[in-house]
Amino acid sequence: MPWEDRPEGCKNVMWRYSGNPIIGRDALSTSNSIFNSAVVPYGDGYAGVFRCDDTNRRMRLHVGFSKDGVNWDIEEEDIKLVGGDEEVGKWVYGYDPRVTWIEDRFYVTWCNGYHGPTIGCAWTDDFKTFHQLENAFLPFNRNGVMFPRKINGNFAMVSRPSDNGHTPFGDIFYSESPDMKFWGRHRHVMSPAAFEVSAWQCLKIGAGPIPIETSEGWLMIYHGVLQSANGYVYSFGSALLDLEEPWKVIARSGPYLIAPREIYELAGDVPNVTFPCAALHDPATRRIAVYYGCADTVTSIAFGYIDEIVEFTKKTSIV
Ligand code: BMA
Repeated sequence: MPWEDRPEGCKNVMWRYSGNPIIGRDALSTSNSIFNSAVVPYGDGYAGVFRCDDTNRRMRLHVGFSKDGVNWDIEEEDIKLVGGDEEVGKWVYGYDPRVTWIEDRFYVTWCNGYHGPTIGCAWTDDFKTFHQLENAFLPFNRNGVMFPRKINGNFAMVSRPSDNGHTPFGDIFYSESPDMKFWGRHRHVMSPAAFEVSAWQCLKIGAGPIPIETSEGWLMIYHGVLQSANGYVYSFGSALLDLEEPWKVIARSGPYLIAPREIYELAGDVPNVTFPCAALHDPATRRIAVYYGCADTVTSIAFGYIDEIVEFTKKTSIV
């Protein structure tokens, strides 16, 4: 997986790749921006589902492949989902995908246009054909992120009920499904933090990459939003959730892991956004590479060690 050692003198828990951004806005002939995208190990390399907004500013999903996780070939043609129910399968828009392997196939979730944003679901085993499933929830909802294994015998997902616009609120909820069709057992996970406790996450929060199972609980990296004089600022931090009852929060970082400060995070179509949607990790070395969208324009990577992030989450916890 992609990796670069912590720079000399750097004391931060996570650090940025020196070659950021790894995917520019013009990687496709028709792209305005490529960001908020998901990658997984696949074959002898990696595959991904990328959010590509075109120059009509239509939000589309595209497949990409990479040998090293850094240099990506993204297909010019957008994903055409198959097999969806007639009512749900009509493409409106799709953005902010997440991908995970569960048991025998890859599942993709994304923010799917259906009378407003909700959580679309599909599966694939070859990154060629994507079989559309039912939307998980009613609109309006965003940031649907599945767990990488069944919990209590069911598929499990966190999501963030929202409104139809640039939602000025948002809590993370947990839901289960026996069949990827009917979702229930909804549980509240966490709310934005109090402004005076942890301001970067005081307006709304939403899950990012697929949670990583550790001996201390599910490591969930999530974004949080601060409403500044200049608009929303998107940073990300970490939480630990109970392994069998993931709506129970064990710890949650007060400080952020990454917040906008590099020029490619500060300037773009939407300034001041770092928005993680995927992470690669290596169980042997405990390394993690988080893929995050920058300023709604380009895609970058940040590195860290799982155990250090777990320690940081516990040490700085605000719960
Ligand atoms: C959110 C989503 C993200 C986006 C962010 C900042 O509501 O639409 O796709 O990165 O806003 O614009």
